Amino acid sequence: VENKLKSLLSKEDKISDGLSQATPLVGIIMGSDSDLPIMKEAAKVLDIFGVPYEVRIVSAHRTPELMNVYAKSAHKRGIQVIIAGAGGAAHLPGMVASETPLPVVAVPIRGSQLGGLDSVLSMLQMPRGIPTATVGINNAENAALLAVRTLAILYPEMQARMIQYQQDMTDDVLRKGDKLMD
Ligand code: RP5
Repeated sequence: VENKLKSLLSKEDKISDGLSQATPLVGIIMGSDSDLPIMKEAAKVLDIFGVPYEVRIVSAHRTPELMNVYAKSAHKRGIQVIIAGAGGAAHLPGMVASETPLPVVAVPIRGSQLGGLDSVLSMLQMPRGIPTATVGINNAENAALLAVRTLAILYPEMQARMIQYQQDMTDDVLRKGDKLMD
């Protein structure tokens, strides 16, 4: 992740935009600390884009009351996007989406038994009226990029960074293509 985004944002930019020190705009939540190795990829992307965030363990099954409080209050605290990762019977993003007006990006975590298909289907098959934006299995990086694109509607500097990120990816692929012919 760092390599792909390294030209994106200098330290000075991060400080001068005033966002890095501010109230968290993104809530990264996950059902268990065992999800952290995957979910920290989202945090790395937000760090590089200069988006303030918080990270919490919130389980739909083990801490249902905490989940309710978190989901109901996040928007009142200034959170604008929630990224929720869970594995197995992955109810967390859907349950949170039912109690928050915020966009919820769901990250299916690959469990040991069914390879993450259980998680991804439970996130995709939400009933009408309660959407989650579901990314690929274990793809917390894409969840963060989607959060940045959502914030970019309000923050022009985020949009500029996203445009630069996309240009860097294109340049990278073209460079690799050129090298094939050497
Ligand atoms: C889910 O159950 C978590 O999101 C995790 O992916 C899975 C297994 O949790 P642990 O048993 O590792 O705590 O709630």
